[in-house]
Amino acid sequence: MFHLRTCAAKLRPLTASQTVKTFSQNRPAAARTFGQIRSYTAPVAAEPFLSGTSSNYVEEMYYAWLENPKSVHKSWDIFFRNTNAGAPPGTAYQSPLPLSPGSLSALARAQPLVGAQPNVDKLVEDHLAVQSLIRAYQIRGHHVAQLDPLGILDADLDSSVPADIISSTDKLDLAVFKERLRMLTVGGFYGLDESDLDKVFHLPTTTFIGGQESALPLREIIRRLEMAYCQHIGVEFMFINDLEQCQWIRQKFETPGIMQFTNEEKRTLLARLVRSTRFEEFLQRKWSSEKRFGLEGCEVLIPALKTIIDKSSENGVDYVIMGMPHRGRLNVLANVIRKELEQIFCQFDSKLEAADEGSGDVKYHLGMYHRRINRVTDRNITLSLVANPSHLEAADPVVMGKTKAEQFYCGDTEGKKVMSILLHGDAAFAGQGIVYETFHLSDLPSYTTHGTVHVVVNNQIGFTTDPRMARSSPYPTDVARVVNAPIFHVNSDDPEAVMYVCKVAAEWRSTFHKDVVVDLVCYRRNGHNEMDEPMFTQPLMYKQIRKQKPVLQKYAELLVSQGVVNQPEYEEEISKYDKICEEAFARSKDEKILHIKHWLDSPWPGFFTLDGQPRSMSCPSTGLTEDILAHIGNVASSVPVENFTIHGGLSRILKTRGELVKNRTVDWALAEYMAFGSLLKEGIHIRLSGQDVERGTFSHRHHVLHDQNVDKRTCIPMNHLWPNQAPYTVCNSSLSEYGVLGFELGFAMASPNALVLWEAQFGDFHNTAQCIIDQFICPGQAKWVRQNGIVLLLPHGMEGMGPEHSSARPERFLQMCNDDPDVLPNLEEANFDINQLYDCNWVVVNCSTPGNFFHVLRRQILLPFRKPLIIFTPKSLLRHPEARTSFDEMLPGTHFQRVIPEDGPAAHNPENVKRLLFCTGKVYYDLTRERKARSMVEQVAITRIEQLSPFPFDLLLQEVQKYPGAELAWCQEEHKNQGYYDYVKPRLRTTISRAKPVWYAGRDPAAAPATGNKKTHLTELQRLLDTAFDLDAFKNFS
Ligand SMILES: Cc1ncc(C[n+]2csc(CCOP(=O)(O)OP(=O)(O)O)c2C)c(N)n1
Ligand SMILES: [Mg+2]
Repeated sequence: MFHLRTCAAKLRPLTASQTVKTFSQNRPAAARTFGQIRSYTAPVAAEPFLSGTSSNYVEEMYYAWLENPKSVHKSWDIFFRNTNAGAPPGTAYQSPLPLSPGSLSALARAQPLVGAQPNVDKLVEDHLAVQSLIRAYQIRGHHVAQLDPLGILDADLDSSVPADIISSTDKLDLAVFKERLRMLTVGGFYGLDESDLDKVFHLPTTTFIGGQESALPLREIIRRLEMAYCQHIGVEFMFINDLEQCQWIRQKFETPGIMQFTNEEKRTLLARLVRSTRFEEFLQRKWSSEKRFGLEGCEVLIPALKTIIDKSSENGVDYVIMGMPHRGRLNVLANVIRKELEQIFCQFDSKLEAADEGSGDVKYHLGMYHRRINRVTDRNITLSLVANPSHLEAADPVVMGKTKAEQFYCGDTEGKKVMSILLHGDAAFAGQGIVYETFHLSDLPSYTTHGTVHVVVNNQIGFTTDPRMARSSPYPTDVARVVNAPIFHVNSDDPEAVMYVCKVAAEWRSTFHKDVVVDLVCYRRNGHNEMDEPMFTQPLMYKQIRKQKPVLQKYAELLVSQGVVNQPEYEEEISKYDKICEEAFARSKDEKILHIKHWLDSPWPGFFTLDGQPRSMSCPSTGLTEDILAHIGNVASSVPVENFTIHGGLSRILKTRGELVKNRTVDWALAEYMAFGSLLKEGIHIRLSGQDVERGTFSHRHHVLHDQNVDKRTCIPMNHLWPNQAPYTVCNSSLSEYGVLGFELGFAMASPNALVLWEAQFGDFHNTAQCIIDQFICPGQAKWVRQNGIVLLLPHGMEGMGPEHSSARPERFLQMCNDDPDVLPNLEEANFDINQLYDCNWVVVNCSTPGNFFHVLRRQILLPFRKPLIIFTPKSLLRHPEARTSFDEMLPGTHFQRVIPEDGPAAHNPENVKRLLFCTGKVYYDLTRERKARSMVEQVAITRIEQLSPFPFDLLLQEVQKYPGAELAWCQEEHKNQGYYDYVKPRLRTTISRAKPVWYAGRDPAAAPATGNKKTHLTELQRLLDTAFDLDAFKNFS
């Protein structure tokens, strides 16, 4: 063994003059405050008790001591320590003293006998220096690892070597190494110098570089640290504040010889690289002028993903949900998910006809779901790739949410069966804030998926932008550090290193159930897409790329040189795969029709008929029996567990609820309770998520009761309703909208048999989740033929509270509705209302009564299909004494009312009505109050449009026809350029074939949603009410 040889050399005597010379040459004048003259070479032969024969014995003893200091007598232990520390002849030996083994203080006490105290200090000092050095490699070794296959950019954007690492870029080039060491010595960082290199040091328990050995010469320590941390893998993990996890990683990367592959594994790796590389080449040959966002330069991604999946499958995972951007998507579909090649190739055929709705954008956006046998583990595995928009990283929380749901439905509470893999581009991973929001969900009890494996295709460029202009962090992956995820950077031109880190990443996930990042440092051989010229902007990088040998070629040459495969075998592998592609290409010509339904990421077996149609086109009554209403009401107003102390204020709230139930009425909170509680009874899982939803922002909900005396003791009465009810999940989210809404959308994607609701704290906050709304919720079905029944609860209303928190921006949701304002649909059609719902992209409602809110929530599940539901929910109406609904309006046979017609005196003598006011939501209560005050109940009828979209043309036509002599006006509290006016007016005009004008009573246009001045607010309100009830208001316009 090398270290034994060096130690034996040490045992050879040096003269005192030699020793002195060593120091005078190398030591700086005032190196370190605790610096002492040291003697590393012990003149053992000069020891008075040693003879020629006994020195052999001593040498053996010394070897044994190096292996294990406790294996020799304590006196020898002290002797060797002193010797190693440079004690002069005659002073190293001392007769045995009682001292606890390994105790340096005891050892120190023993030293004065021979005057060796300074040497013990040196011993400690040296070991501390070495320990610091080891730690420096563990922390900063990745900065000098050779990660860039092109060798031009440093993966951490910094070409300097950390000052506390004794390293050289040309690792064992002695000249460079010496220079580096000299600089360190001069700088005095460790106080080590060249002569220390052969000195043997005990290794601390925080390193595994020794393997079976507990002490090594410094030179070997450095060599092994460089092997572990400065080759083709850069490990970032020392920020993790869990010792066990750090030790686990150290062991995986430091243990000598741990990165071993069998020949079989190497051949599999080569075969996978062949597929990955030849797939892109095939596409390039056949469709040279088509964009495909090829993987060239990171072909290793395919074997990398397969390794993660193989290893995870081996550890029990049987469902992997993936999200990825454009780069290499087709390759992943073909070679990881294993979609039939002809189905992929036919996407390049411009004559392919669409069999169903959907944008048909298979190549870059559509998802996939595939169940197959994993050939390596021989176990079933289901792979799903979630459809995604162009918006990079937007699918991250969606994938998480879907994963959480799949885990939930199969009872996988620890994430042992279902997991997700997220792929990222380097620029997007660093730049997009949603990455951070998603990471912050990763460890929250109601959001964790128990670890995601992130893989970054770090091609060191984003479209045309150099990473030095695109991020301020050293690596694109630094965002992952916030959740203590280890980050494994790896040079993608070393396929075995890549496979190794992927294996470790999968093991990490299955051991600790936490996120982990694999950063594949690679390059992009072509432009951003195949049509793009990269030399315009990255001339030097691309000159190097032109010279770069493809990784397949490099690895094949390596395996041929190692005798693992021979050239004919390699060529055979290539022609075998090329033939598979050619045959699939021939078959692809037979594909004439594109079935987008074949590209669903989340099929809902059993929910639709076999050809994907709803099982009926009707919706049963959403009412409930009196018993059920009363039972839910009673639980909602009680504490269903023993010895549970609730807050006095809450007792009063529950008491008031109880009284409402006794009076057979509901307020907003009770209506929601009734809807949720009854659906739970029917086996529908309910998940309500958002900021502070458990109590409710407006303190009206109280779904989670807190024991006032016991920390964290809570009770969710909703889970105590029925013996075999579905579970209710209500969870306060992190302070994120984009991430959490995306997550809930993903959760809702997994099954149609769940009511998944996201509540914004105030409706205006939804705009920080705009991307999820614009790219997924609004057009999801149209783009990806995938339905989703997510519900958005958006508190909305002008309460004089200023421009913030007032508007949930109904105008934006309504502007995105797909119904035609100028075309009156066929109102005679059977099931008109349901057909309308089926055809719409989403449903937008603003309920004016708790009862209607109850019905619309239940309808969401009782419909035979799923549509997103946007509900503008009230604030002041939560406690408004008139905003109550009687049980009578919630009994069997009752339904959600799309329109609530006037039912007062005006309705009884419609011919006398001068004006028919249409409105929606809370302003109704202001209007009725004003009408009463002005005694205009005979002249003015007020009709509420509860379902704004799809627009209830049929019911509104009836209303208009009922009041032939009435002027029509739309009244809203929102400013004219906001709210509902622009949506409602043209549709109302279409309803009446433009026979009459539709007047406007409301606030003027404005830039902000509301005034910040209470008095102005009230003045504005009064003005709109004046207009609404001034029967001459529109005279001058006619
Ligand atoms: C949110 C968002 N902003 C901008 C774009 C436009 N865009 C498409 S690809 C790209 C560069 C992506 O770079 P990177 O993440 O490194 O992936 P690569 O193409 O290098 O694989 C940009 C800016 C986008 N798709 N999404
Ligand atoms: Mg990139």
